[in-house]
Amino acid sequence: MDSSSKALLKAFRKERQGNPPFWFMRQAGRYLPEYKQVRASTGGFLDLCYTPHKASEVTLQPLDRFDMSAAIIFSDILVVPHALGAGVRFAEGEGPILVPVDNAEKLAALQWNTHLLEPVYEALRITRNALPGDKALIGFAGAPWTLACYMVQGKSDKDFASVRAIAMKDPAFFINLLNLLTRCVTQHLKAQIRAGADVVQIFDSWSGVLSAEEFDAYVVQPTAAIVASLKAEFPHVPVIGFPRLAGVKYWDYAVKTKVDGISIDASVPLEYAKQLQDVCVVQGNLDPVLLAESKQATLAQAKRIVNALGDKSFVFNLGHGILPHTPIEHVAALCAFLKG
Ligand code: 1CP
Repeated sequence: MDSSSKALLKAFRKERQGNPPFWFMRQAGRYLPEYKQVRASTGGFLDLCYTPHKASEVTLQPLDRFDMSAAIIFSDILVVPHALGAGVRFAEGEGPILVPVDNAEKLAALQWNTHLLEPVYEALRITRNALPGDKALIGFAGAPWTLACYMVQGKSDKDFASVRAIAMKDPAFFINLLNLLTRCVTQHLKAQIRAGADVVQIFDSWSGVLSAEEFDAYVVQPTAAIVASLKAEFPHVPVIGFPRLAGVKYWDYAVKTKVDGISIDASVPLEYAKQLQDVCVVQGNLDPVLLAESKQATLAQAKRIVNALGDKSFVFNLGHGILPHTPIEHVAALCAFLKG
């Protein structure tokens, strides 16, 4: 089957379809027992990301169960800082920990080792070959701002105010870091497309903590540069942006970055989302907390979303990743509804 039969790609070609294509952020993960089994048989989380046949296996698990329209390669946004030598590790139950890169000297010491990312591309090639012809394969990367948050802070945070403070005190350092990340993310996405990704998504999970001016400089400009470079080489590969919690700035983001699709979080009103559909494909936005808590309320809200957005180019997704305690039965019921 050629790419024309993939429901996700049809949405980007603005072809009308009966039911919307769908996939879920973090569709591979701890809510699935088969994921936990593979995870338990593998050393660390990064070992799972860098073992191609295992990464490919967990990528395909949710499709075997729920028949989503697309697989997203199992990896993490922090593989890019890892390949830069930022000392990424995942402490059990604690989330990511990195060696902070918070000044020009530490920035100058980074070295981009692309060979460390070869297993990610191999996992994409294996998955491409195993995937049914009507399913799309999604590659992804973290956006420069979100990656810079983790690199400068060295761990997660509630609002990354100290990263913003460092950017204010030493703008030259911070812009150089963003520029480096822009180059590395672009390369990483291009390599994923060459390895078989049909679509790529750029995750800017922390874009919601910025002022309007910072948002333009740290989110919009680097993302626009990435999109322009991808489009020059791969004009037909759709790029989805996810500037999470961007609020009224979603519009500017869509217009100025020239992404093909915009993934919206659950705080975005459906009326506003409809307006975004004049600019690009909209993806979203069921609340993952709702999905975890109530099957009935999930189905009612999914209906509202599809009724509001389904008659224009639309991809059903969540507003953020599936939570680990989500009952499988809720996900199954949602998928059954979406398949009609
Ligand atoms: O074994 C485990 O359960 C570890 C948890 C886990 C998983 C399943 C991490 C650690 N990463 C992943 C996979 C992952 N991460 C995917 C896989 C593909 C899929 O969607 O199925 C994707 C797309 C990501 C992207 C990612 N990683 C983001 C962007 C999306 C988001 O959630 O906002 C971010 C911010 C990360 C960093 C990260 N990696 C892992 C964790 C727990 C975190 C978040 C840390 C924090 O709270 O700040």
